[in-house]
Amino acid sequence: MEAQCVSLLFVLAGLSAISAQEDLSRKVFLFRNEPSEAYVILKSQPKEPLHNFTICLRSYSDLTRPYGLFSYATQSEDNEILIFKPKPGEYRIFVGGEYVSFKVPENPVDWEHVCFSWESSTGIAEFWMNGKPWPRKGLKKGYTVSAEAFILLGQEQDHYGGSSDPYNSFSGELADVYMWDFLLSPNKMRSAYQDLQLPRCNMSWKNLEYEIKGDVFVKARLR
Ligand SMILES: *[C@@H]1O[C@H](CO)[C@@H](O)[C@H](O)[C@H]1NC(C)=O
Ligand SMILES: *[C@@H]1O[C@H](CO)[C@@H](O)[C@H](O)[C@H]1NC(C)=O
Ligand SMILES: [Ca+2]
Repeated sequence: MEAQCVSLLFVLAGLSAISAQEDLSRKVFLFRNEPSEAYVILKSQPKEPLHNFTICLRSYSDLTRPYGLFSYATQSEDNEILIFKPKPGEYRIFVGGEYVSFKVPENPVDWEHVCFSWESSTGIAEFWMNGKPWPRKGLKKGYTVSAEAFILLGQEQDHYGGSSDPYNSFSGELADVYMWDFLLSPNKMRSAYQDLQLPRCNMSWKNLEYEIKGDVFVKARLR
C-alpha cells in the first residue's frame, strides 16, 4: 500500500467538488476512470472514539489489481480503518494499522456485499460476504479507534486526507455504504446483504452526507 512509484503520487486536493446529502437508495457511485484520482468524502464522523463498529458496503468491479474501498485515516494512523482488496480472492481489513485477511472465492464478476465488525474488548473481527459469516479472526484487542477521521471511498489514504496511489484506486460501482458505532447482530448482517430495514446510523446510504472529488457520478443501479 505504500506507493510503488513516487511519481504516481497525487495529492487529494484541487479536484472539482460536488457536495450533497441525500437518500441514495437504488443508486450507485460510479467511478469511471481506470486508474482514477477520484474519491468520495464521507462527512459523518463518529461523535466519540470507537470500541465497537460495523461497516457494510457493496461493490462491483472487474479490477484485478489492488484497490481501496473504504479508507478511514486519522492524524496518527492512515490505516486506522481500511477495507482493501489486494487481489481477486482476498479482502484485507485494517484496524489501527494492522490487518486481517479473508480469502474469498474468485467468482465471475458480480456485486460483492461485505460487512466487517470489530470489538475492542476481545479484538474479534467478523467478516461477512453476501450474507454469510467467514471464520472469525482477531486483531488490536483493547485498541480505541480515534473519532477524528478523514473518511473516503475509492482510494487508500497514505496520510490523513492525503496522498494516495492511483494504482490502488477503485474503478467500478459502489453502493449501500453504512457505518455503525456498535456490532450488528447476525440477523442485521443478513438484512444488510438483502437491503432490508437496518438500525439507524449517521453514515447511512439512505441519508448520506458526501462530497465527490473528481470523476465520480451518482447513477441509477442497473439491477
Ligand atoms: C448522529 O448525529 C446526531 C446529530 O448530529 C448526534 O446527536 C448523534 O450523537 C450522532 N450519533 C452517532 C452514533 O454518532
Ligand atoms: C461493545 O459491544 C459489546 C457487545 O455488544 C458490549 O458488551 C460493549 O458494552 C460495547 N462497548 C462499548 C464501549 O460500547
Ligand atoms: Ca494507507
